[in-house]
Amino acid sequence: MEIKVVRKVLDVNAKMAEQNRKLFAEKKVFVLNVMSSPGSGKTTTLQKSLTRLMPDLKCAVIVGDICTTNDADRLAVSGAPVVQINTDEFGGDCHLAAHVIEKAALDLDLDNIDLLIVENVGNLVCPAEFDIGEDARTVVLSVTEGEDKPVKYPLMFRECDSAILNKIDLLPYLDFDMDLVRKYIREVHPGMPIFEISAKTGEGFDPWLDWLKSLVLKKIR
Ligand SMILES: Nc1nc2c(ncn2[C@@H]2O[C@H](COP(=O)(O)OP(=O)(O)O)[C@@H](O)[C@H]2O)c(=O)[nH]1
Ligand SMILES: [Mg+2]
Repeated sequence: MEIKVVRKVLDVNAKMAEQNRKLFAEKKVFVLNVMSSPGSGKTTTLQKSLTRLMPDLKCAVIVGDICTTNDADRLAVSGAPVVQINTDEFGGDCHLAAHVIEKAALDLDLDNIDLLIVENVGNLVCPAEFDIGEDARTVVLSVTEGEDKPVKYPLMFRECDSAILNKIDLLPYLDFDMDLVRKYIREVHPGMPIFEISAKTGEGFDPWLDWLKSLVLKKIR
């Protein structure tokens, strides 16, 4: 019984996601869905990424949190239009669903956007199950979270198109094994691009931004 209800929610979401995908195709907007557990550095990574991307690409952000507009305030400093969603208005959902994205997108001038970045609610489980009509998905894992997260939360790593390993500036202070985490990621998603960065220092951003930019340009040209 419960399984049927969950299936129905996901079916309804999939239909809505398809509508979003059509709208984003029509408007030539590339949508990136960024997911991770809370605190791994999504907002910090996006702040730095936006500063680097904005001269060449027209960017906008939809950011989801259960409460507060803290992240929207941080991201708006870049000059990009930002829409904050607080999911406590939608029952405190632990993810962004397609209908929520549609509503937020109505607040944006899609004709003037090349890249729409969605910072999803901090959670390594639920967001992976909800298609929002995006073109690509990236998971951020920080080196303070333990090497085994890709094998503990395989759906997230399987569903994403790239992985960012963040906070590498902290490696000298930790026992985190980079070879092991790379092995675990490749076990659940062979060939997945992995970008090793420090959102704090800016180290490692070039390959990550090159990967993203080339995908965006393919769609919007
Ligand atoms: N040392 C270090 N701290 C970071 C880095 N990236 C983010 N942080 C810190 O980690 C905390 C959570 O970052 P935030 O971007 O808010 O994570 P989010 O919850 O995934 O959006 C903040 O205190 C950041 O300053 C990094 O590369 N290195
Ligand atoms: Mg955040």
